[in-house]
Amino acid sequence: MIIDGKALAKEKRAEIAKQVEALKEKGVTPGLAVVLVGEDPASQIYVRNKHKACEEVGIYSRKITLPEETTEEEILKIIDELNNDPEIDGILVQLPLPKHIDPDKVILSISPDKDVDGFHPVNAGRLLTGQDGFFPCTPLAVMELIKSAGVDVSGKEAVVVGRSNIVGKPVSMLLLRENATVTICHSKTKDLADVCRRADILVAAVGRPEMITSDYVKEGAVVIDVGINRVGEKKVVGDVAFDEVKDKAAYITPVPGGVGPMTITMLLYNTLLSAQKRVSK
Ligand code: NAP
Ligand code: LUD
Repeated sequence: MIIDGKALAKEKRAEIAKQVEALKEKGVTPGLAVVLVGEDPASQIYVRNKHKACEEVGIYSRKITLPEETTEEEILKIIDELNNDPEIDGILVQLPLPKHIDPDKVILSISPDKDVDGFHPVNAGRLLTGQDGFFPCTPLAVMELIKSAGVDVSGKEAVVVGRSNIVGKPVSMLLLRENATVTICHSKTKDLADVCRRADILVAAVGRPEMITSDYVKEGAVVIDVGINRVGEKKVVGDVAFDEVKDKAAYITPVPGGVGPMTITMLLYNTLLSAQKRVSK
């Protein structure tokens, strides 16, 4: 069975739109600021999609596009202004940033209360210690996709391939919070295929086109493909060799149309959550 991320995203966005409307009736419009530095073509597409998605659900969105040469100091100043801007509930700085800018420093400058990406160490710490906070959108998307298939995570063997701060680690923590037995793999993992074959739930977040072939997958597993890899001129493929794995997996997400659309949906969700917190303050 293919898990349709696009259809799920549409459904969730309709629910979010209703809640945005309810907030607006109380006089509060959720607001998101997206900062894009430089001209990375993929980032431009994602930022445009985020902006469009905000419009679709009634969230105010402000796009701040800065030239490649922008200094760290200038970015920190803009974030400081956004931290203090009452119209803005969420601040997102699209990654990757140009080489001369330290992403950790930029992330640290975002107020944890407006950190809708969930990248700030305070929010990462909250995820790790079981508190409420903002959690990264792609990992939240992965959890929603698994739940949409009616799969109960509790007690299952979950294997995550990749340990980045934006996908691998936080998705592992979300799975652990929901009582999966979690194994985290990376480039130094020995016998990766053997480890992956233990998985009831396999999450691939590597960035290597179609690396996860059917011999990495147990019959009946749930396979979530986070990878976005551009091959050739226009084609986008995941980290999973979809055509051969789909016959072995019980559930699988496609690329495109899987995790991507749900990632943006969870950004809308985090922004709504932030605005709701503003109302209850
Ligand atoms: P990343 O920071 O490059 O991390 C990749 C991880 O994969 C690292 O932990 C690395 O291990 C591991 N790895 C690399 N080669 C490996 C191998 N041969 N065997 C086992 N592990 C290996 O990437 P990321 O930011 O997490 O993104 C991963 C993929 O997801 C990319 O394709 C990205 O475009 C995509 N992505 C999609 C979305 C979405 O919304 N759909 C969101 C974010 C990212 P080491 O730590 O040992 O180097
Ligand atoms: N930076 C992200 N950088 C890149 N795919 C995304 C993404 C939507 N600060 C910050 O949004 O959360 C972030 N926060 N990221 N990403 C990747 C990562 C960031 C990737 C893909 C998509 C967001 C998306 O919509 C579609 C799909 O999979 O169907 C289209 C795929 C395509 O490019 O054709």
